[in-house]
Amino acid sequence: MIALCLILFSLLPLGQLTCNPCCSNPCQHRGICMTKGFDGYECDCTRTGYYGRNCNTPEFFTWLKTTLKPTPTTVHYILTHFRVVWNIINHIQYLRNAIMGYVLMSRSHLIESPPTYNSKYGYKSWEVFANLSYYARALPPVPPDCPTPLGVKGKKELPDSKVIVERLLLRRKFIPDPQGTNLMFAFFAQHFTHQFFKTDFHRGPAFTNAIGHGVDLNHVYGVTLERQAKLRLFKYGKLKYQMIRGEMYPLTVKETQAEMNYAPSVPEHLKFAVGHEVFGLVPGLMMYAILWFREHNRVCDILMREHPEWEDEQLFQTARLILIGETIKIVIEDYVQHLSGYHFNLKFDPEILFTHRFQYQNRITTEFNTLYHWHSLLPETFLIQDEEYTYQQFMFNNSILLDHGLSEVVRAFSRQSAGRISGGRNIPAVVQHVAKASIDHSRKMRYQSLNAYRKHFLLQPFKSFEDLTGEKEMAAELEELYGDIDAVELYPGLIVERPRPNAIFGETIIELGAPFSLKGLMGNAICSPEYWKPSTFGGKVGFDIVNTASIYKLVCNNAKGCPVTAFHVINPKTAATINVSTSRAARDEVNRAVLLKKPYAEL
Ligand code: ACD
Repeated sequence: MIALCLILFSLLPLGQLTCNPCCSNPCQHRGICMTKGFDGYECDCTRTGYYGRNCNTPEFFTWLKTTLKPTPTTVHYILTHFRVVWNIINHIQYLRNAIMGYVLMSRSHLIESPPTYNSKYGYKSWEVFANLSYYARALPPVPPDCPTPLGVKGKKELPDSKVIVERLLLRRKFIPDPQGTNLMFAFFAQHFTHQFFKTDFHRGPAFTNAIGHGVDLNHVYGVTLERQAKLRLFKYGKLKYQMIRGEMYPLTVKETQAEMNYAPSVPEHLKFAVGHEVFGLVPGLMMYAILWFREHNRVCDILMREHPEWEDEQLFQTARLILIGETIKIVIEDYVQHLSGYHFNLKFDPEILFTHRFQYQNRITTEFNTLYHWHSLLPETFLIQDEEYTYQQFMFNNSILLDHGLSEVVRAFSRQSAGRISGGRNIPAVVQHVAKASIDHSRKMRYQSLNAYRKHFLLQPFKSFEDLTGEKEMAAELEELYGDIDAVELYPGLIVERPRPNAIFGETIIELGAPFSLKGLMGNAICSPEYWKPSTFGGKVGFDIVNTASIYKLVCNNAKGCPVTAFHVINPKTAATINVSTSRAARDEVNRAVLLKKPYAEL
């Protein structure tokens, strides 16, 4: 390795002859590389289960475990097949809890907690731990003094990011997601993730404005106390509101003085002010902002009935905790459940972890942010009732919500298919600049390669370009651009990866995304033994709201007429069986069937 480093460096001009031996990632199995002198290194294999100069030799139990452990592909196959068996397991609570406990622990063990690196520090430092305005890093940056941008592999210069986007990522023809993901999912993803991916672009892509590093609902309540105060009514715990045609809406920017990023052409009365400044960008974001805003005020009404003795502050704070709980419940049991395609029913029950060693803290990483660039979900146009909206007509257009009514918008988004994420060439032209920026930012932050990340998350590195894409054409393009499979960058790699059969994702997004997600969700303070009890949520009534939350209920309780919804495409025939006079019980029944993905003929 050192020889390779020296050969490479011998091609450089004099004065650049230093060689950092950690550039080639010599330490295996999550061992930590430390330079020693100017041309030596040492691998710290502590608690990796391996030993030897490069942490290559397994201890006996490590060898046994890795020999017996099924591959992620096998586990995924088992979880997505044998429906009958899973239906039985799902009903045996002891087994379901044990499996869920295993899923949570095996995933979150892969996340360093407390965090170890950020984009400035590739070694442990107090600054990494204490400075919350940095996103953390799963892997340290490539050292600055390496022969190539990714260490020692690949070309000296990376391919033009614009060329990568145009040749491999840009949509030719809309590819619908075969798992049936709909636009209710796409906008939920965009709305929900904006609370913890809130990059501080004034300081650069390595920094965040969301120092809560998780699900704190700053996108509903504002990221600062100052903004929160502008949005609060300071009566009954509620957020400020107005009634329009009998429905509740937030006040406007003018009325609250809470800044929003609206286009100047948007009329004042449509500039609704909500927690996150960018949620006026598309009606899908504003739809969710309004649903959660109504949910907050609805929960306050319930709490007020339970606690007429409480003042505004306690009502507000308790409602916020309830909404945080609802969010985590919906994300695990509806959102991740849908994405996973598992027949095993995931469960949000913090008690499952009380018998395990688990740290209730989280730090958002830049790599999680990069991985979550799911712009391929977006369609070409938006179909609402009989109208077809182009992006130009859709953006900054809150009047869509008032003209069609929020419920009709829910119905439309429930029916329209979102695009597939992995498999390449499905990012709409209108957001191609975001994909390019994602590559450029990863370079600025000196990301390691796709294969380095795969190894860190216990996956086998890809052996060839065809191994990555599962086909020949994009593989050839990639080879021409990168030259070496070990030099493929993280983001393009994730997006061009061969999807699993009939799935939205390839293996890598799941195996990297699931640990970040589950650690982030369960590491929330409300999941800790101190918080997870009825009194935190105002008693049994509030605790029940958390424990029975679903995307269907969020919409049903807050949109006129209780439109049927889910995170996958709903057959219009099914939706048409429901109307305003359908009883709540009948609606619930149909919706349960929808969620179980029963064949439409049976509905
Ligand atoms: C498992 C469960 C199934 C995992 C399936 C998909 C995960 C892939 C990507 C991430 C998906 C969703 C992210 C959801 C929530 C993020 C929460 C972050 C909180 C800070 O097999 O383990």
